[in-house]
Amino acid sequence: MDFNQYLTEKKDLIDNKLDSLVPENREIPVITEAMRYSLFAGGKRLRPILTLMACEVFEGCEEDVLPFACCIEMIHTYSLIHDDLPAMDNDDLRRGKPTNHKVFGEGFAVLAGDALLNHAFETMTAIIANTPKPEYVRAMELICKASGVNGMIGGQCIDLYSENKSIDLETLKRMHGKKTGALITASLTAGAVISKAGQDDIKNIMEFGDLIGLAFQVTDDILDVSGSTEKLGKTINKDAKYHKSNFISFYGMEKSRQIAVELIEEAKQKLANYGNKGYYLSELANYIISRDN
Ligand code: GRG
Repeated sequence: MDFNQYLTEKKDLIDNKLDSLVPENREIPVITEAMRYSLFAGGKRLRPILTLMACEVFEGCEEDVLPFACCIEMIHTYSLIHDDLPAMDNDDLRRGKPTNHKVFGEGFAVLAGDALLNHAFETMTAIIANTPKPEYVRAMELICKASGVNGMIGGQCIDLYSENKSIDLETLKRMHGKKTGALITASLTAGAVISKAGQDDIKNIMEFGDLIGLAFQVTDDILDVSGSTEKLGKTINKDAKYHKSNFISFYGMEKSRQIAVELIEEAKQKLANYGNKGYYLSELANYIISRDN
């Protein structure tokens, strides 16, 4: 199957599952309306697709992995809603639509983000309570850690206190590793763990995740300068506006593009042992640096 067709198929699978996992609430409709507004606003579904891809590489059961993949997307969407709030990045546009707080107000946007995070944990614990497999517990642990103080939230903290300050390259990489990279790596690792991959393979896929996570962020910095709001569905030139350091301010545009390419080449070498099973993952690695949204 052609790669774009593959992406569309997986995206549909994820969207349908998310639709059933996050149904409308008749008692308090506003909260699920706000949750579903951002959840179905048109994200690329990169993280849950990575989870499904790891499952394919390690020949796991897609049905087992899919709900965990959807929980990761719920957590990612919560982080975007909160990141857009006036107290954080104060943005009006996300996924090509007005941000959650612009539509529902700040209070409901805070709650919609909280509710998505909570719903992800509720969904994973319900699965574990029903089928107490150790690999499910391990996958949930990985997802929680990647979202928490040592992962995404920690990265966001570094981001917040770095505003209007110049930071060194190490701090920039640490911030991105936590804020963006941790959940990308956990998406792959959770899929591998549930698919009962061996320790060496898990380590290998984590290294692959760290490399593509960094390449994703370098590309995000490139697109922040050279992309278009129309295609990206979000405001551009934000780093300059908030006087934030990024890869372009350290390396310039050309060198940053080169770094992204090198990271992806190094990542793809990690797939060498998996033959055809790693084909779509390798294509996804290419897509991460060639995307325009
Ligand atoms: C508020 C706890 C908390 C964390 C926010 C992820 C994040 C941390 C902020 C998002 C800000 C941002 C633009 C980060 C750069 C990388 C990134 C996460 C981009 C958005 O991810 P995509 O491109 O988005 O996968 P879609 O909409 O396709 O899902």
